[in-house]
Amino acid sequence: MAILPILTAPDPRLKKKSLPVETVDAGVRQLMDDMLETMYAAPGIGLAAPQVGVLKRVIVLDIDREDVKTGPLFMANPEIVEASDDDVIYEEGCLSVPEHYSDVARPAEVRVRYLDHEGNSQEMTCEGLLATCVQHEIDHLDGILFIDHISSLKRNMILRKLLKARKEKERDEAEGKAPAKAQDPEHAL
Ligand code: GNR
Ligand code: NI
Repeated sequence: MAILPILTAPDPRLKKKSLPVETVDAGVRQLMDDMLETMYAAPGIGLAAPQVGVLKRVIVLDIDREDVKTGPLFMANPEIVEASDDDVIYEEGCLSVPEHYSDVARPAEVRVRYLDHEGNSQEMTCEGLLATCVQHEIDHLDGILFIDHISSLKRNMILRKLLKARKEKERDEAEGKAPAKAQDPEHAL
């Protein structure tokens, strides 16, 4: 297993459409395992392959909150086959959009078809935070970030700040300074 570097916006790879896997072979299983380790280390509750620079339709999730406990979930070629008419709003964050959060409305319940870690076809009904998260991850496979669901004014402000933060980090690293990274416990993912 390995912890992989996570790409942050703006990065052209995060805007690309990922390709389906043909089968869940040893390589795809290795990717799933590395992604799970990377997600736990971040920490996050979901991760999509394009976030680690691999343009394959693979996602991993593990939601552990008071209301929902899923254990690790591995999904290749996930597809939403049914969505509820009613939406819910969650304040979303993303490991590829660090330190920014916005309310996003999405269907409250979705049925997802996917290939699991063994390559078996599965279907699962997701609700609550899991429904939001699985839709957020599938969006990544289509080059869509949660900031694409908010106003362009707010999105451009966030992208501008991310670019500025990256430039400052690069400059500090060039000058040999230690990284000054503040953690916001209120929004720890
Ligand atoms: O860790 C994460 N938390 C989260 C919270 C609300 C809605 C979506 C997410 S997914 C995010 C990890 C991530 O960026 N996955 O792509
Ligand atoms: Ni994300």
